[in-house]
Amino acid sequence: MKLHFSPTSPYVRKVRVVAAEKGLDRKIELMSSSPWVENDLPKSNPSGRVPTLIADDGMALFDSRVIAEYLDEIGGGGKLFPAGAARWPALRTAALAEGILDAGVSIANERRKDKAHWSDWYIGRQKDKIGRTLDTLEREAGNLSGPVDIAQIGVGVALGYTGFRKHVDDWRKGHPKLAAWYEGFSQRPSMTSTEPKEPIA
Ligand SMILES: N[C@@H](CCC(=O)N[C@@H](CS)C(=O)NCC(=O)O)C(=O)O
Repeated sequence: MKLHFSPTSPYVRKVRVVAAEKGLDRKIELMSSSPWVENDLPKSNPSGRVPTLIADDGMALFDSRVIAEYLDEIGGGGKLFPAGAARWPALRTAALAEGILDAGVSIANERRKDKAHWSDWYIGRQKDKIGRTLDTLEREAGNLSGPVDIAQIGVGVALGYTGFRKHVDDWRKGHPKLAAWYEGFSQRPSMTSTEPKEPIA
């Protein structure tokens, strides 16, 4: 398999964490494909976004949620997407985490414009979304226990991203349960091996 990736994308990191948890990371060739320069990426994914996975049969898969479920299906070990009644709370928490990524990436994209065109109103709205979602995850931190799943991976990546980009002053402040949980989760090899080394978009 091949993964169109950018080392700076939190959606890519989510997929890479899933691959590592499923023992598939060595079966995926990383292809550097910045979505911000001209390249072949739109031939595989018309939205021109990373991550885009090219499966062994040539099928191009996107977005990160679909790729994550695909890898969960074909990889080894326990299921990251729970079945039955446990599926919906897990997907709900994963969607909360995704909201943090979407808001953070929206801020990063706004800041791609000339500074004179930045909208403080728009950036403020995105920061409010991140703050409210952190508060919700703190209230629901009890859902992050048990075997690793897509909810935990989503939240781990979202907290890593928020801390790295500093979209809010200090996400740990006011979120002690999340902070304590992240302390342990961020030490998983899947997380340490995918830690971003430069500002991420
Ligand atoms: N919902 C998509 C979002 C992917 C996404 O927005 N990726 C960003 C990089 S962080 C990108 O490729 N942006 C380029 C663009 O939007 O043109 C997913 O989960 O994969």
